[in-house]
Amino acid sequence: MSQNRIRSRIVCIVLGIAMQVILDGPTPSTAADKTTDIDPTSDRPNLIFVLADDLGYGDLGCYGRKDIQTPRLDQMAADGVRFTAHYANGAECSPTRAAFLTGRYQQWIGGLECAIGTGNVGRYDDAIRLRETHDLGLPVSVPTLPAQLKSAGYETAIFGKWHLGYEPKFAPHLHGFDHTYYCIGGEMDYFHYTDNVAGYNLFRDGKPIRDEGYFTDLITDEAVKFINGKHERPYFLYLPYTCPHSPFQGPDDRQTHPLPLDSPLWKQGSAPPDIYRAMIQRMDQQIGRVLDSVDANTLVIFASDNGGTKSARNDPYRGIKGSTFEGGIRVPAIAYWPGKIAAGTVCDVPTLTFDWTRTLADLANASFPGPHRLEGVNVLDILNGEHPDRVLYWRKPRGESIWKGVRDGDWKYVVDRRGEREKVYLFNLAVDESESHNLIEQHPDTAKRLRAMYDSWESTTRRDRRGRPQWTSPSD
Ligand SMILES: [Ca+2]
Repeated sequence: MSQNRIRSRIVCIVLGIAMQVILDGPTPSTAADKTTDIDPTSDRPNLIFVLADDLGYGDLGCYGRKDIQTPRLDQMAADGVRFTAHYANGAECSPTRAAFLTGRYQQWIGGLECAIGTGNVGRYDDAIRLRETHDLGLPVSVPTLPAQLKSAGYETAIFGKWHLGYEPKFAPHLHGFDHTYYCIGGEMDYFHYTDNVAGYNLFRDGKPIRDEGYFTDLITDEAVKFINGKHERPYFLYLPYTCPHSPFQGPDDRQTHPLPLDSPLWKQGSAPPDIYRAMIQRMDQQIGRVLDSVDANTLVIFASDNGGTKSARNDPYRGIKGSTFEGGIRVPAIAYWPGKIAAGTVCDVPTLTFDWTRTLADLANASFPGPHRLEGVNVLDILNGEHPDRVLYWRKPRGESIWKGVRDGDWKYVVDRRGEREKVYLFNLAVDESESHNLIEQHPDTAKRLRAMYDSWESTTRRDRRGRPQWTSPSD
C-alpha cells in the first residue's frame, strides 16, 4: 500500500467516524433488500445530481480560483464534502452522461465513447456507422438510473443538457424521466436555443418548444418549480447545465438574433475571460436557488462532466478536455446533505461519475435487472472509511486518434495515439500530480503491468453495436 493510499485511507476513516454516526437515518440498502415496490411511507431521500459542462478542476473558489466568485458552491462544499480526486468517466460530454445514466463504463453501449457531434455527427468508426443507420444515441433498451428509480417509486426529472442522441427514439422521456425540458445536443445559443449548424435545440418530451430567457436561468426555474411542487413520492432531479460550455454568452449578452454561425464565441477554448467568469458566476447563483429550495431530506451532488478547455483553469493538472491527462478527466465535485454528511469533509479517495449512480440507486432501494451490473461503488461507503481496491479506466476515440488511461493506486499510464504514432506515459501521481515526469523508461515493469491491465479491460469491455440491431445488457 503506497504512502498516498495510506494517507487517503486515514483521512477518510477519520471523517468516516462522523459519517457513521450521522448516517443512522435511511440505511443504504443491500442488494438483498432491494425492491421495486412503491412505498409511499418511505423516508428515502430526494436526490439531485447537478452537472456543469466543461468546468475545469480549478474553476471554483473552493478549488483555488480567485477571479471567479462562486460563493454558493464554496458554501455547499464547506457544508458538505469536497472531492479532490473525483474523475469524470469520459473526457467529453456524451460519454460521461452515458456512464452516469447507466452506471457502467460507456464503452458497453457502443457509439458513445466520444461526444456526439453537433447536428448528430458520429466522430469515430462505431459512431459513424451508427449515425448512418439512425442508431447513434442511448438506446431505450439500456437500463438507466431514471428508469430504475421510477420503477422504485421515484418521481424523475431532467432539466438541462441531454446530448445522448438526436433521434426521437432516444429522447429522455423514453428513459424514465417524468418531466423533461432540455437542450438536445452538445451546445446551443443560450438565448435563441440554436446550435452552430442552425439546428433548433430546445425540447420538452421529445417536441421542440419555444421559450424566452437565458438557458442557465430557465432550467433553474424549471428545477425550483419542480422542487417546490407537490410531491407524493421522493424525487430524482438531474440538472445538467450547459455552463460554461461554448458558445460564450453571459446572462446580459442577449442579442436580437441568434449568434452567427461564424462567431468566434462558438469556438471552445477561446472564451473571453469576462464572459467565462459571468457564465460561471450566474450558474453559481442559480445553484444557490436550488439549494435554497430543497428540504433537509435531500442529497445534492455537484460535478463537472469532463475537464476544462483552454478557457478553463485546470491547475494543478496537465492537459485539457478530450485528453486522459488529469486535466481532461479530474473534475470538481461536491456533495451536500446536512445532518447526513459532515460539514467540511474533504475526500481524496479517487471516485468516478458512475459511483454516484450506484450511490443514488442504493439510497432509493432501486435495483437494475440482473445482467446489468453497476460498476461503480457507493460513495457513502467511501466516506465511511472504505477504500475500494480497484483500477480506473478511460478510453476516448475520435477520428484516427485515441486517448487511453488507467490508474492503479498512485500509478497512471496514458496513451496518446494518433494514427500510427503513439506516445506513452507513466506517472506517479503521489509525487507528480501535474504529470510532468514521464517514468516510462525508469519503471518499465510497472508500465508493462498497467498496459496489460488496460489491454485486458479494453478487450473485455469494448463493445460496438455491429451486428446487434437491438442493444442488450452485457452479461459479464
Ligand atoms: Ca462537457
